[in-house]
Amino acid sequence: MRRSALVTGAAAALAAALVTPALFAPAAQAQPAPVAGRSAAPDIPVANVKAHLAQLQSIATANGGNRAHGRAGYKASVDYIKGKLDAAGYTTTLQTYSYGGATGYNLIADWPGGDTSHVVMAGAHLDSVTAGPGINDDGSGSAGILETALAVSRAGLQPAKHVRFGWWGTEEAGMVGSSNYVNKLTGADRSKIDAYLNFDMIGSPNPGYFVYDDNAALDTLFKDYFAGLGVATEPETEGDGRSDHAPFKNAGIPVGGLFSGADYIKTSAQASKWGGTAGQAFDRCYHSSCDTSANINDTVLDRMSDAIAHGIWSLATEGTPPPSGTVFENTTDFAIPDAAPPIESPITVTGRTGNAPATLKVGVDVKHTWRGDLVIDLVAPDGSTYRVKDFSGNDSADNVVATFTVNASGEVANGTWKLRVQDVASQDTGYLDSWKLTF
Ligand code: DTR
Ligand code: CA
Ligand code: ZN
Ligand code: ZN
Repeated sequence: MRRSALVTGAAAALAAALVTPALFAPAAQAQPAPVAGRSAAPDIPVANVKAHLAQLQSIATANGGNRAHGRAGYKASVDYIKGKLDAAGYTTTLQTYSYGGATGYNLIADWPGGDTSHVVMAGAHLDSVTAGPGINDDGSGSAGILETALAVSRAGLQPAKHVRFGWWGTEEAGMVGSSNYVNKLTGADRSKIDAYLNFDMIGSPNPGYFVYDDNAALDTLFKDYFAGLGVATEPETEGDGRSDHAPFKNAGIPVGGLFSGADYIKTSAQASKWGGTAGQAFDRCYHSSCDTSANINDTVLDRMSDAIAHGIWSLATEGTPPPSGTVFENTTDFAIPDAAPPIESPITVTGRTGNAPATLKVGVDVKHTWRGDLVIDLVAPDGSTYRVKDFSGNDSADNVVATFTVNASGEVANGTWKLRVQDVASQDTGYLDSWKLTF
C-alpha cells in the first residue's frame, strides 16, 4: 500500500510522543521490559561472547598475530574452545586431516541426549587468514556458538533432538575442514542432520542483518525472530558457496544461518534501517590485520548470538511436549485507529495459583498493512507493562502473527490482563484479530 516512506514531521512528533512508554508505564514497573521476539531460549550474555573473543585475540597475539590453518594460533584456539566444552559436559571429538603439508583440525561437540536420528547442528569456522587474528571473521561466529553451547549446558537442556556444534578448520582455503567432515559422514549420518546453521561473521563493525535464504523454514525462523525485535533483515546472497554451509547444502542437508556483512558497501537505504555508515564496507577490516577485538559491533554480536540460541532451542526442542498449562484467549476483533491512542483487549485469568511463569507465551494475531507502525504491550493485572513489539517504522510488511515470550514471574497470574495495541504512525490501518496467553 502506497504511503509516505517516512513519518512526516507532525506525525513523527505524534509517533514519538505516543510511543514513549512512560506515558503508559505504571508508577513502578515490576519487571524490566523483556526483549520481544525471544523464544524460550535464554539470553546469551554478550559480555561472555566478548570474553571468548578476547581469548582468541590473546591467542593470536601470542602466536604471530593470526590463528590460521597450520599455525600455532589455530591449534591454540581449538584447545581453548575444547577446554570450555569438556568442562561443560560435552562429548568432544577432534577430527584431523592434512592440507598444504599441515595438519588441520575440526572440533565437534555433542551435547549428550536427544534423539540422535534427528540432529540439529550449528557451526562456525575457527581459522583466520594469515594476515590477522580473524576476530570478526570468524571469531565472532565461533564465540557465538560456543556461548550458546555453554548456555545449553547451564540450562541442562534435555531437547527432543540431538544438539551438535562444529568448529571448522581451513575454511579460508576453501571450506576444507567442513568438507572433510561432511565427506566422512555416511549417507545415513547425513540424513540424520535435520538442519545445519552456519555463523560466519556476526559482529561486523558497520553491521547488516542478513539471513541465509537457502532453506525456507530456516530462513523464516530467523526472519521472524528479528521481526519480533523490530529489526529488519535482508536475504544473504553474497556468501552462497563461500562458507561452511556449502558442503552441507551440497550433501542435501537443510542449511540456514546469519551474517552481518563483509567487504560489500552499505547502501544509504541499509544505513537508514540499520544505522551505521553508508558508503562504507560492513567490515573494513575483512581479511586484514585490523580484524581485532576492536573490530566488533557489540549490538549485532549480541542480537545474533541471541538468535543462535533461539535457533537451537526452537529446532531442537520442537516435538517436546507443549508447555503444560492452559490457554486463555480473546478472539474479539478490535479496530486499531490510525495514529491514535491504543486499544486494549482484556483476558481475565482465573483458576491459576501463584505467579505467572518466566516464559509466559503471548500469542498475537494483528492484521495490519504496515506492521512497523504498531507498538504492542502486555499489561499485567497490576498495571505493569511489558513491551512485546516496538515501533519499527520502515517495516512495511503486513500483520503481526507471532508468539512472544515474556518473563512475567513477578506478576500474580489471576486477574485481568490486557493486550495494548497502538498504531503510532499515520496511514495504514488494521485490527486485533485475536490474542492469547499460554501459562
Ligand atoms: N566469511 C568469509 C566468507 C564470506 C563472504 N561473504 C559471506 C557471506 C556469508 C557467509 C560467509 C561469507 C570468509 O571466511 O572469507
Ligand atoms: Ca543477549
Ligand atoms: Zn569467514
Ligand atoms: Zn575469511
